[in-house]
Amino acid sequence: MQFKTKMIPLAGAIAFVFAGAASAQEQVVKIGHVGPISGAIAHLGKDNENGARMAIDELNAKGVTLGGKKVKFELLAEDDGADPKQATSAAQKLVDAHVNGVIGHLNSGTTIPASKIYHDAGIPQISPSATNPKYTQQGFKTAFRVVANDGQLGGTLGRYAADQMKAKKVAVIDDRTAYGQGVAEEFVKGAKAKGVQVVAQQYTNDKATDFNAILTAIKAKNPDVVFFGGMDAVAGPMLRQMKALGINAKFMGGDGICTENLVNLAGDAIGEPGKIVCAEAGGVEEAQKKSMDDFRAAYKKKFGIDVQLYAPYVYDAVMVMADSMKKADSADPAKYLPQLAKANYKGVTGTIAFDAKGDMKNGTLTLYTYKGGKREQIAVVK
Ligand code: ABU
Repeated sequence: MQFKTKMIPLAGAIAFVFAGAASAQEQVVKIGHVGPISGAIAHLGKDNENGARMAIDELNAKGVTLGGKKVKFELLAEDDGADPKQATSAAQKLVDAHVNGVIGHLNSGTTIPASKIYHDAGIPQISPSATNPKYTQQGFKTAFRVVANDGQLGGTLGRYAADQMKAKKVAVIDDRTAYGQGVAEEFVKGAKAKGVQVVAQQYTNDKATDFNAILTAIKAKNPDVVFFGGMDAVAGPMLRQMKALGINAKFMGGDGICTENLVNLAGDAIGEPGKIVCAEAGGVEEAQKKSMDDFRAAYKKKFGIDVQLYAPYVYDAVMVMADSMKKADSADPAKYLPQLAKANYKGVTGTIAFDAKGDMKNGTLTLYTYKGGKREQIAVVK
């Protein structure tokens, strides 16, 4: 009896020592995420953040070991409000917190200025949604994106307007952001190369709500298509005001308008199928559709809402970063960055591999219209 009472605390002490040893063998890997969690496109920022959270939770549930130590991934989520100044403050905060890598930002206008801060700190950055070509043209070895760029997006939509929509005259509006201006310029190039006439070019901003003056000027030119370079939060009210003014032109835009939420923002101005054509800067062909559909179902189960736009790309961005750490057996940015640069990772959005600038190799686009209150796929194009 005496023997047993002595043994119980001893066993407890041994268990305690083992538990302590296990936690000493654990390391925290910090992944920063930045997007607009406040402001007009907070729904898109939250969608991106959810994609990151989903990947982090899965990695922790599965268990990852680096350099012989069990890893606990931590998500450090920051809000940049889609504002370039707020974005650089958020970037500096993440650098000061010694993050191992960054996923973000969402907008080109925030991703580009923040990229210098990450580059100077040697921290790998993957944007899941910034499409302006300048992001990867700065010579930063730390900058990557997992979507196509505005050259592909705008150019493809310009050619589509001519070849498939048979547009002869187009009007173009952009919101003067890095993304809106860039994608509109590429649309104009693509359309003009096909002989389409640009009958009006008008400008707004990413916080505007009244478009009557520019739409009235456009109405006088009677275009077949109005192209908008900007985001869904502006496109929705713009579509409502086009309808109120009796403008019957079709409406096109890039990935910024191509969200599930456009239906809510535009109301009945969403129109018949084919009235709106937009493109997501990525997408999967039939053989890989199941993995994307499975992701969307798992996302809905976890968060109780549908994917808006780029959550699957954010998920893949975290996963390709973690995969590069596994290949390097280290979360040290200097050690895993070379693995990231030569990634060949099969994700839910397709195979992720980067060219010398950090752009996606073989980027795809998915063209959509809206039918019955939902986005409906038209085609996947390379
Ligand atoms: N690509 C559309 C939304 C993000 C951006 O500003 O590029």
